[in-house]
Formats: sequence, structure tokens, C-alpha cells
Amino acid sequence: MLSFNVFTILAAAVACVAAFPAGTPTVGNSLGTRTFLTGTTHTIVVGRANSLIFDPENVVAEIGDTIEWHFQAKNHSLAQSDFAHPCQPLADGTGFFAGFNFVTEEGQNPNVYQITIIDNKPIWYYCPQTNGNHCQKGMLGAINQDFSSENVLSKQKVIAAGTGVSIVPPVIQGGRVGGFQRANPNPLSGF
Ligand SMILES: [Cu+2]
Repeated sequence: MLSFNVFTILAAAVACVAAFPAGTPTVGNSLGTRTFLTGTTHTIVVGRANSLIFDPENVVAEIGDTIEWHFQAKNHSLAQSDFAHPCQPLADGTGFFAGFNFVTEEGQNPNVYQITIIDNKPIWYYCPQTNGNHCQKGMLGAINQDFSSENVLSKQKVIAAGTGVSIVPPVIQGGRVGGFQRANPNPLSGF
């Protein structure tokens, strides 16, 4: 019985040392370099003043930034495409789609849709509302388009105009829905 107790005490002492090792002086900095994210939120108005536009339709964002869409009147949405195939979701089934849960008759829907920028690649997206052919009429947007390439939004709109009917993605995915944190200071002119 006595030996068991001694063993138990020793075990506890070893565990204690392991949990609280003796302090060692800090020499240099062994932490890896890291990027401190800016955390900027870029706000985009969807369907500003009953128009078929994302405002602004072009956004330049840093990695770690948030893109936040606010939905004004009518029933709009947004879905990710690639440059060459506007008005249809990414072929591999990935990409974001906000769904059609933001319909509002006036003002703006109390919910917003957000994504986080995780790399510097251009992001292309469109409104998949087929009632009125929003995408074909130019309701597209770009994030971090490369203006040194030929693949720019103005050119994509030309492609979009000839796509016929938009494809609505089958699954809502890829972003976050939440109530907006700040009021729109001017609903008619963006944020
Ligand atoms: Cu739309």
C-alpha cells in the first residue's frame, strides 16, 4: 500500500514537471513570419435602385478581406463563375452561391452575404436570376480582375450577353449569411 502511494506521488510529480517545464530564456524569435490581415470589408449593393448591377461591380481586395453583398429590391442573387463561362456556375461544382433568400420589395434585405478572400486570383460572379435574364443584361461582378490581361469584366459582359439562359447553381454554398452591422448611409448610391 505504501509503495503504491509513493509511486502515485512520483507519477504526479513527473506529470507536474512535464506540464510546467522550467523556464528557458528566449533567444531570438522562432515564430514564423506571418501576414497581418487588413480585414477590410468591401460592401457591394446588389441591384442598386432597381437596376441590374452590382455596385461597385469591380472590387480590389486583399487576402483576408471580406466581401459583403447587400440586397436591394427585387430578387437577386450571386453565384461564382469563371471568366470564359459567365452566367453558369463553376464546372467542378465549387464556388459560392448565395441562393434566392434575399428578396425584398423595398429598402434592403436585413441579411447580407459574405465571403472571405483567400488568394489573389480573380473572382467572377453573376446574378443567376433567369426571370429577366439579369446576367445576360450585364449583372456581373469581378473581384481582383487582372487589368493587364484580356480577361476583364467589360469583355466578360459581352460573352454573357450571348449565353442564352443562366444556370442556377443547385446548392447554396461557399459563403456566410448574416445580419448587416451598419446601415447603408445612402441606399441610392452604394456605401
Ligand atoms: Cu439580379
